Amino acid sequence: MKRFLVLLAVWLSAYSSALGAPTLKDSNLSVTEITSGLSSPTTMAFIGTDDILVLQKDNGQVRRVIGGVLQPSAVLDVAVDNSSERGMLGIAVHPNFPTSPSVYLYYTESSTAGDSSGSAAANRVYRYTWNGATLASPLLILNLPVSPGPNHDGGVITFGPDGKLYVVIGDLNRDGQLQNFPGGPAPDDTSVILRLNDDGSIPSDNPFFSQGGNVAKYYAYGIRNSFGMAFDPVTDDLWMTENGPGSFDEINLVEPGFNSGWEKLMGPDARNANDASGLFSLAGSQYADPKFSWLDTVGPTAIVFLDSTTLGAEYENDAFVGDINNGNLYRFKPNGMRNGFVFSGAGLADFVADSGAELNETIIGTGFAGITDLKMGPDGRLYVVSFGDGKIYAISNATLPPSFGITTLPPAEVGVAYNVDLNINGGTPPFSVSLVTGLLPPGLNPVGETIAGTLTSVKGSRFTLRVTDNIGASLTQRFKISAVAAVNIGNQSLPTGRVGRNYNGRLSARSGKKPFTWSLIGGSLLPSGLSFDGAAGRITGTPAAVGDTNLTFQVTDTLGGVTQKALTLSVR
Ligand SMILES: [Ca+2]
Ligand SMILES: [Ca+2]
Ligand SMILES: [Ca+2]
Repeated sequence: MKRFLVLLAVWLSAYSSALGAPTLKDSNLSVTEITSGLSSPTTMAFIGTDDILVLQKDNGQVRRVIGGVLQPSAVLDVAVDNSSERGMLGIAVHPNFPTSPSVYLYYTESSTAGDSSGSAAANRVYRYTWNGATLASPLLILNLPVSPGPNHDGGVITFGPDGKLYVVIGDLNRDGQLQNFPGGPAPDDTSVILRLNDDGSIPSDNPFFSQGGNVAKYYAYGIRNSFGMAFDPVTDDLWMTENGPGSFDEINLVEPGFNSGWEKLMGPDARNANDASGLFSLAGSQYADPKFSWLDTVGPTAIVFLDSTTLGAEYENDAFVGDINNGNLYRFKPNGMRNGFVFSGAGLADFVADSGAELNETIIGTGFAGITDLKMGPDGRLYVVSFGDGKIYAISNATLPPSFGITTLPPAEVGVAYNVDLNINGGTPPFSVSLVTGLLPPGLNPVGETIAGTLTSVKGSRFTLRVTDNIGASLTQRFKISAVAAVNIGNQSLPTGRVGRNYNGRLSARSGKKPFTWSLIGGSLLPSGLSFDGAAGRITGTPAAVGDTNLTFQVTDTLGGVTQKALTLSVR
């Protein structure tokens, strides 16, 4: 089944895409081309429904795909070194995006002004700010080595359910303690998964934090190279793929302090002449065998757990893995404890694919021309980045009717823009949404796959919507939207202060929806001696001088309602 030359699991940067279309074994599943025309795409991230950022390895560009349309200009173009596996490699969107509009990128920065090959400065992680159109204001949060390489740069970055940023880098062909040579050079930020706070600082609950130095940053080590990390949505455990040399690629469950065994062990301990006794053992570390291995390397890349029933209930929360060498899509069903996989063939009882027949059980799709990323979209579909085709595909289940991905809608506030995605999944896109019975609250309407508009009066409602897909399959669902009057400031006046006496003024919001945040606007300043707590809406302190001060307060509620009021604070 080797349709491509296997080159020790390196990126195949020059292969033809004359491979035929992607094909799935399950005839209920279908592949849709989302976009084409990408140049050596490595990875992608959703910043909204049908709004994708995708990275191009060799020219250091971040491109944007809106509604399947590749936008003509890049949202970022930096100078990368693209020799071998170097380049624009990793993206992670802040877990509180867009409230926290941070987007993180991992790339091999060139030491020259333009893109280069063989003139790398470093592998680096930068935090950018998404301004709605471009990535701006880069802040360097992690500087990693790059030599000798040029391969095994890792590059995948992802946020965990713990809000921490996980970053993987391979061995860069070094032979030190982190590659399990106990007498070798000290830990040097290679062959590791790093775990960081969102500002790049080191979390105090890291497994080796108390040992200080470089190891304080590490979550795992002994990793040859990896192009895939994902968290199990059921257990919150970290999983990763690892690339073997001439034999044994791996899928690993990464517990805190995990040592994957490279360069002494690759694949299960039982298949190696070495054993785990000779490894470099940091206090708090543990070696564990892979949960699955390929004897003949396939170049596994992305891993993702599908936290959705969009492909059918039988695929929910299964692990999917792609490869770069063959363009295969693999599916793995977790066991009951979700600490390994279950297989039907006796040959996989050892969790090693030794033959074509054993391999075949794990393959669900072929013809993807070198997969570099897999992500679950906001619509619950499985998205595939094809390096060789320069395309993004989505996998759907055409036999399932479309459905609404949400059951409750948030309240609407008079005068505040409302825009809620109905998160439609299943079926065959594109979808249309229509009103079946009832009325939406005044000012709100179905718009595309959202409810949008601005509420004009305090009138909630119940109504039924129908979603219809491209082949006429449909589903109806009842919804309710409650209405909230516009937020206003209840104070008619502020209490009068006395010089030298404790002051305690409290602002009160009426209507709107908690929590409220307060601010002083228009450049107004409190009388000296007083301070303002915007979260609590309180003015406290001890006034120092007699006088009247005109102040303008603003309150914002959780639905986005905003209002201001001018009040006078008198001190006698
Ligand atoms: Ca560039
Ligand atoms: Ca291993
Ligand atoms: Ca086997």
